[in-house]
Amino acid sequence: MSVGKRFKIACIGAGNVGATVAQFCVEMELGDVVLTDVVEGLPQGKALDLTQAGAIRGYGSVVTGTNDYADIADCDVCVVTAGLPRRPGMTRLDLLEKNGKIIAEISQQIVQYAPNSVVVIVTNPLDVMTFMAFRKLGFPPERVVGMAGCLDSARLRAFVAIGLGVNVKTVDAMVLGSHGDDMVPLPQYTTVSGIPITQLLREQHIEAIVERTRKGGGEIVALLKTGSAYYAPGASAARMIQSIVRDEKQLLPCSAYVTGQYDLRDLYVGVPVRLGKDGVEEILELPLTNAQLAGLHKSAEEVRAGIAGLRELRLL
Ligand code: TXD
Repeated sequence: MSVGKRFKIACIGAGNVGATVAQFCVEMELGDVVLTDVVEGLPQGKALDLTQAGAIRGYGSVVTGTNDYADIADCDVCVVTAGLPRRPGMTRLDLLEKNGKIIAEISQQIVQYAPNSVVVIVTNPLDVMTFMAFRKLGFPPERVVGMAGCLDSARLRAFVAIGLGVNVKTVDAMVLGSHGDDMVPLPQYTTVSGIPITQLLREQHIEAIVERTRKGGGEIVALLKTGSAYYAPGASAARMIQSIVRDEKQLLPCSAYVTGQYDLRDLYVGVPVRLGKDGVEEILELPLTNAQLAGLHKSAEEVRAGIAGLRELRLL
């Protein structure tokens, strides 16, 4: 009898998103999970809680919590959710500096302990932090990927399902560009059971849905008052991990290193990719309208400005 490989997944950052990624990973039996954080006791406590939940939920994956990076040794996938959210009074550059330093430090640890892993970055500002990790890790670009498009398209799918009163399982969507106000939703590739929403909804309704998707993160922040979304972000990262560890080759919008696709190069931005066991296997080039292509280039400009900010701070 052949026994399948047991995968090991590191969730670096055991905050709201990190712990939710861990929860979905064990529920889906994607592998054993190591939760890591700088705060003593936090990853250990959450790991114990998740282990006990397994007795009821019926998963057998092992969850451990640690403050010691040596415990991520030989992980197959490292998901990085460590970082600060932008707080009132904090400039974009302040956030770049704080999270940039965190990503640099974590990258060093990953190089030391899990040099063969596929790294999924979740920390904001997403595309810039993914580029930073890519540079600091020195891994081939296909092994460093950012999570944003999966979340943005999940939001778009949810709003289409609500708008049409259909089951969200029948809705597919594609959102490209950078994570934030400059994301580029693609209505012509957003479908309900294969039918583009352009055939099902009036233009004004589509525009309203697209606008709500664009502001999807902010809507939740305003409702929660403290903190930001974590269920859908956690589910989105887990979906990417699923495609990697099971080599499912799902076609997902992810932040990937472009080398000329869409006439963009040497940066990370949201594009459709085929995600498998070695990470980004291919970036697909879809026909876009001129406005969508311009939107993608505007996104890229934003990312470039962030990268320039990191250079200004001498973090790159
Ligand atoms: O679509 C997306 N990419 C995103 C991104 C969707 C949701 C959240 N997004 C970003 O993820 C968010 O803007 C933050 O930058 C991260 C994490 O969000 P989360 O909501 O989980 O933040 P928390 O709950 O504050 O958790 C962050 C944890 C916290 O426990 C810190 O102690 C820890 O990060 N932290 C560290 N862990 C390890 N190593 C270092 N250096 C470190 N610094 C902080």
